[in-house]
Amino acid sequence: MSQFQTIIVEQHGAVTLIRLNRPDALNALNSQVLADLIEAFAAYEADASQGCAVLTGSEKAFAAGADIKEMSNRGFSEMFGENYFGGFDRVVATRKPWIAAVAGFALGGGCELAMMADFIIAADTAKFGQPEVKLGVAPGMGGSQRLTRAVGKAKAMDMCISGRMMDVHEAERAGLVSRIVPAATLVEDAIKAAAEIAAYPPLATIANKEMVNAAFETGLSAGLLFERRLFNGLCATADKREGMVAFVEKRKGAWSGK
Ligand code: CO8
Repeated sequence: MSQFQTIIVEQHGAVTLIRLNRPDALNALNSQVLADLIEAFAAYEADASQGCAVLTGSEKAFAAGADIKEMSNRGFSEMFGENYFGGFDRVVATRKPWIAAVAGFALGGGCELAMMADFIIAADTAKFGQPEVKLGVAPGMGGSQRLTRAVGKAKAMDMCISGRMMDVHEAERAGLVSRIVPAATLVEDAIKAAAEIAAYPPLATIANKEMVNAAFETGLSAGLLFERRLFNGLCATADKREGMVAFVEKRKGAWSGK
């Protein structure tokens, strides 16, 4: 079903699998990749048969960063004028859940793209880094902010100003990665995890996402109030009634998505 130049999109039941596909450039992210991702995530969001997405790369690289060759001749006016890569905000705005499945290098923009996901499942070969300092720049797709929120100042600062990579075990201990799986079964394991998520009531999933994300944007009491009100709101859904009745009747819920 894929009509894209730089990604391959497949549906596995209720799971949309999006694979970055620029093997000659270790999946470096350029304007075409961004355009393709925006379109693929919009299609996923609009397709009611799809309940969770997985974004992955290759065995060697999730993505080795933004495309240095594309950026090398762009100065301030071009970057600022085009709002270069500002379109990733549209990927982040996806309301439905998605997981990054990372093997190999997730560097610079690659690490930042993985951090845009709801969570990261990583292969034992995964390596994360923000090496932009070595190019005379700095993170530009959220690395200084999302990495710091994920792993705290000490590790985020270390990664950004030393440019060193974290292996998957350090990344998991630090809170960047939620699960580590063998490289050989990464995509299969991620699809399995996504299928479980896709099988839950979709409005509840979106509400859970909004609540957790709100923790990064608000103070505690505002966040707690937001959580309680969203909980109250979910009580108006048919799937809440079905979920609780099904529990009491000791059967599986049959979700309407309403
Ligand atoms: N951009 C373009 N091409 C790349 C990139 C990249 N980021 N990474 C690798 N490639 C290309 C190489 O040029 C090479 O192509 P060719 O064969 O034509 O020379 C091919 O991929 C294979 O790469 P290597 O031969 O280097 O493979 P190695 O296994 O020897 O090394 C590494 C793998 C260590 C991953 C190495 O390729 C590397 O260091 N890559 C660059 C990593 C990096 O610096 N990433 C950060 C980029 S900057 C960034 O991401 C900023 C994001 C924010 C932008 C926001 C704008 C507002």
